[in-house]
Order: sequence, then structure tokens, then C-alpha cells
Amino acid sequence: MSWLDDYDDDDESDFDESSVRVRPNPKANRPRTKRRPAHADARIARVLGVDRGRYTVLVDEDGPDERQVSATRARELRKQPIVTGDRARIVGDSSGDDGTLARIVGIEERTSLLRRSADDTDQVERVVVANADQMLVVVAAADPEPRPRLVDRYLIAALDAGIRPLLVVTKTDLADPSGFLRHFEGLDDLEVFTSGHGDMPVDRIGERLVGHSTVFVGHSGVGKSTLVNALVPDAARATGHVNEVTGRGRHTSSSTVSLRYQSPAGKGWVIDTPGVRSFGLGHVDPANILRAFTDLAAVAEECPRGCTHLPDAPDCAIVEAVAEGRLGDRGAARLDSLQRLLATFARP
Ligand SMILES: Nc1nc2c(ncn2[C@@H]2O[C@H](COP(=O)(O)OP(=O)(O)OP(=O)(O)O)[C@@H](O)[C@H]2O)c(=O)[nH]1
Ligand SMILES: [Mg+2]
Repeated sequence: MSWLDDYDDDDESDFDESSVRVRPNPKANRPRTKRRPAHADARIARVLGVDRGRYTVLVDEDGPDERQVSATRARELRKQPIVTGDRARIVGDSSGDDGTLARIVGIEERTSLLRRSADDTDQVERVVVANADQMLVVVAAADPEPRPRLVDRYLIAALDAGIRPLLVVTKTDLADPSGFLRHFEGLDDLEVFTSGHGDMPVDRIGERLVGHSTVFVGHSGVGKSTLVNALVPDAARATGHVNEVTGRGRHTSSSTVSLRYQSPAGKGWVIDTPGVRSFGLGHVDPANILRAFTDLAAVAEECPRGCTHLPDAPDCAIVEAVAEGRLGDRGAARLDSLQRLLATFARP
């Protein structure tokens, strides 16, 4: 089974409580609208994880009776992706007792949505996580080799979704990350951490997690779950080895899971995701990349219509401003970063 199969949000409700009874023609038994309950008594629960149509949700978050409850999705939500981070409306048995199942009858409006497509031409998108406001891009200094273009892709997806990106380079005990990090010099807003065996920036990253919902993304084997385990002591996320011959991770984590971060400074949410081989940007609006570079976006208002802002773009106002030194010392590096991202998008 490929990782993509594993990731199917539209997984049929294999565990839908109503399918327990054997029915000759399930379609004939779909509830008609007038029989559908109004769900005025629904309560809100945080979706922590999804596994083959079964959701783990957190009820009474931060309250005295906070508990994890298993839930299925209502039949009428068949086409609606429900993902980690969603705020679900649930009805039914939300006691969380063994053998009980609640039912998700709707989801609250999302504040953000991180999506990806299988490749850049694919308009079919997969929802990775809902309501995250930060993304920690995890990349290894070696084993597997760092790929700046994959990091670019994550940055673009984050900027497009209005999610603040952070970057951590792991395995600095295996290789010096400074050459790789030079790629990201012009990204002034990007906070960068480095991490190695015996020297993990747990406190520094932890500070950034308080009050936020942070999704950890990156290639398989870069050490996402290792970091999660260091940050969330009872997370017990399985970690895998990187194949010495192929340099590939083993896709140890197979589903996306939210875990609570807690420190004396406060609480936050950490979302561990499975490693991906590619991160398609079929759904992204390229204008959102420029928008994230606020200083350059202001200059770009003087650009000709349809300007690509790439090095060969005629009369590009940003290129000219940088050439004339009007954007200061950092101008060239900023433009370089913007162009890398735009080029990644334009030429997958
Ligand atoms: N040398 C070294 N190894 C590390 C470091 N961080 C993680 N590893 C190792 O890298 C391997 C993969 O780590 P995981 O945490 O499973 O990686 P992952 O990103 O969660 O991988 P997937 O779940 O497959 O996406 C494990 O053997 C870790 O012990 C590090 O800083 N230095
Ligand atoms: Mg993992």
C-alpha cells in the first residue's frame, strides 16, 4: 500500500455504526433529509487523528472532563474531508467509555487549511491538516540528503495557506548544514533552528510552540517523530531507520496525529505527519508567494502586467530596484529567495 492510499481522507466509513447491521442495499437506507436530526445538542471536539475511517477526538478540551473519544463520520459527510486539527461537531455517546462511538455531524469553519496535490498538474488536493498556524519544516543535514527544492515547496504551501513557516535542520552531528542554509538567507521572516544528536533545541523550539498549532512536515527519515518525542515526552511516536543503501526513510509514521505540547510557559499543539516524497502545488496561487515578501510586493506594483519577476523578466521593477541598490544590502538575497520559490513553482 502506498503512502497516498494511507492518506485518503475520504476513507469510506468502514466503522460507521449503521453499517454494523447487514443490509442488502445500503443506498436504500440513506437517511432522508426530513429524518435527519438537527444536532442542536452537538458539542465541539478537536480531531486528534484519523485511522481508517475512525476518528480520535478530544472532548471538553482543557475542561475538568477532558477525554479522548472515538468517533465515526455521519453518512451525510461522506464527501467532506475531516482531518487532524478540525473542530468537529459530535453527537451520540461521547463518554469515551470502551466500545462507545460518537458521531461527527459537521465541522466548524477552518482558520487555515494545509493542502497538497499529488503533483503540480493535479488539481485533486489532499487536506493535510486544518487550523494549523505554524509549520515546522524538518530537513536533515544528511541521511537523507537535504533537498532545498522540497523545502521551497513547503514554504510555498505555508505562505499560500497563511501559515507561518519555521525551519529546523536535524542531524547536524552528521554534516555541517551551513552550505544548505545559505539557500534560505534572504527569507528574513524564516526562523531557523539546528538540531543534532545530544544537542536538540527543545527549549527554543518549545518556546515557539506555546499558543500555536504547529504541523511538522518533511521527507521520511529526517527526524520529525524524533523531535516530537523530545518535545512531548509521552508522545511515544515510533521512529525508524534510514536505509543505508537508498538513503531513504522507511515511512515510519503512517498517519497524522496531534499531540499536546506542554511546558511551564504554556501549551500548544504539535502535529506529526508522515514523510512525503513530493509535495504538489497544483492548488497554489503564485501571487501568494510574492505577497509573503511584503517589501518586494510593494515594489512589484510598478512591474509590467504579468511580470514573472524571474531574472529574464523584462522591466521587472524588483530586479531593477535591486540592481540600483534601492533595496539595501539584503535586497539581492531577498530577490534571490523570491525567484527560487517562483521558479520552483513555474518549473516543477
Ligand atoms: N544522527 C542523527 N540521527 C537522527 C537525528 N534525528 C533523528 N535521527 C534518526 O533518524 C531516523 C529517522 O527518524 P524519525 O524520527 O523516525 O524520522 P521521521 O521524519 O519521523 O520519518 P517518517 O515517520 O518516516 O516520516 C531515526 O533512526 C532517528 O534516530 C539526529 O539529529 N542525528
Ligand atoms: Mg515519523
